[in-house]
Order: sequence, then structure tokens, then C-alpha cells
Amino acid sequence: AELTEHLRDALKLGQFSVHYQPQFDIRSGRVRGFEALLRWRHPEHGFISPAEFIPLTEASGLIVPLGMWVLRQACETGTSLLGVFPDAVMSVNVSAVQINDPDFPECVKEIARSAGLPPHRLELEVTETALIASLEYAQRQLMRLSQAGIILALDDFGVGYSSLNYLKKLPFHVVKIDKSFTNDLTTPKEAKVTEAIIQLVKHLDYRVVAEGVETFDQLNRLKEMDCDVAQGFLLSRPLAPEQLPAFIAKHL
Ligand code: G
Ligand code: G
Ligand code: MN
Ligand code: NA
Repeated sequence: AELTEHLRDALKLGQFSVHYQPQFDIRSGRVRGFEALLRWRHPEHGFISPAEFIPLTEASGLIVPLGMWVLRQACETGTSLLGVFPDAVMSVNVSAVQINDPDFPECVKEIARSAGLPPHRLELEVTETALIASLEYAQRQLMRLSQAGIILALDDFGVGYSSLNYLKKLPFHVVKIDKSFTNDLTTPKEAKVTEAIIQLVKHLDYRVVAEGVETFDQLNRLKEMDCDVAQGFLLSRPLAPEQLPAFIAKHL
């Protein structure tokens, strides 16, 4: 309850920031784009993880204006990179509460337009556990975004109840397999599960992103499994926006 009260003023007080974690094309080794990750610096408690406060903002409805703020930051940062990195993809996490807002597709398009980011440079990451309310409504909302050229990614794939159903029913272009499948490669059985998931996703013509890559061994295994994109602490931690131009100059 105390955190919820502080959250209400945090946006006005400028306590939020957005960091950007690079994603790499595994085959070429080049940067593909960035995932925008929200950070909250509480004046007394320091940095608080979005895993802790996003659920509170979903319950209070604050996620709608906060989500729009994140989207605007990410689009403006994406646009600022296009001069040096014209095919950058800026990926932004969105909550089911946002998707269920009737105005969401129009708001996203308008934010990208006013920030100067072409829709096909913007990707929205949707967590499968967050979609449940109404599959038909989510389908319509996502279709409106997809028709505008925005890339849609299913996040944390494989850990929810309905992964395969979402894959069948919703118009995604990209699947991000959950960290647990990147990390659990130590037994032959675990590795086979990860490989089978990658094959399934590729068979459906989606691009596959592996998240949480922490070791060279994991990266090499994922490359052998024909995974498309990798993201994780091995490759880079999330970066502050000021760090991006130097990072791109080094890795493009
Ligand atoms: O960056 P970190 O590992 O602390 O993120 C924890 C969780 O918070 C992840 O599941 C991530 O997807 C989620 N998250 C980070 N930024 C945002 C955001 O801007 N919006 C939403 N809805 N979730 C976010
Ligand atoms: O649920 P989502 O995929 O959006 O979560 C992204 C979160 O994962 C971010 O908070 C980010 O900080 C975190 N993350 C990114 N790379 C790694 C990694 O290599 N290992 C671990 N444990 N977490 C990571
Ligand atoms: Mn994500
Ligand atoms: Na997520």
C-alpha cells in the first residue's frame, strides 16, 4: 500500500527511467535492436524492480499512463538512433491491462508517429500470462497494431498455461523463449526441450529470440539450434540511453 502511494507521484517526480538491453543477430553477430526496460529509483529504497511494482500499477490503472510514458521514451530514443542505425528495432514490454484499453492501438500509433519512429521499427512484447482475459479481444487489438506495421512478440514463451494456444490464435511475428530454456541446457533432455521449442517456433515462421544468455556455451548451443536472436548479460547489460551511440559504433 505504501509503494502504491509513492508510485502515484513517481512519474511526476521524474523517478522513472528507461534502460535499453541490446539484442544480437546470432548468425551475423550484429546488433538487431534493444529491449526497453523500466527502472524506478525510489528516494529511500533505491532501485525497485519492475517485477515488484508493475503488478501494483496494473491493479491501480497507473500502468496505462506509465506505459504510454515508457513507449514515448523508447520511441524517441529509437528515432534518435536511426541516423547511425537505420534498421534498429525498439522493443517495448506491454501489459495485458494496456492491450485491453480500447484506445491502445491508436495511442501506440500516434506516439510512434509523433516521435518519428516508423511502425516497423517498433516491437511490442506481450507476456503470455498477461493475455488471458479475452482471447478474441486481444486478437482484435493485436491485429490493429500488426496492420499498422508494428512487430508483435510473444514474451516469456513456454512457461505459461496457454503458450501453444496463443501461438495458434494470435498474430505474433517474434517469439521470445523464456530464460529458463536458455539456462537449462545442462542435461540432454533439457537441451532437447529447448531445441524442440526453437524448431516449433521456426516451423511456424516466427523469429526466435533467446533471452537470459549468460555464457558462451549457451550462446554456441543456441547457434547450433538455429536460434535467430540472443539477448543476455553475456552480450550486454541494459544500458542508459546516453551509452547507446558509443555501443552502436562499436557493435554495428
Ligand atoms: O528489467 P527486469 O529484469 O528487472 O524486469 C523484470 C520484469 O519487468 C520483466 O518481466 C520485464 O518484462 C518487466 N518489465 C520491464 N519493463 C517493463 C515495462 O516498461 N512495462 C511492463 N509492462 N513490464 C516491464
Ligand atoms: O520478462 P522479460 O523477458 O521482459 O524480462 C527481461 C528481464 O530479464 C530484464 O529485467 C533484464 O534485466 C533481465 N535479464 C536480461 N538479461 C539477463 C540475463 O542474462 N540473466 C538474467 N538472469 N536476467 C536477465
Ligand atoms: Mn521482455
Ligand atoms: Na516481460
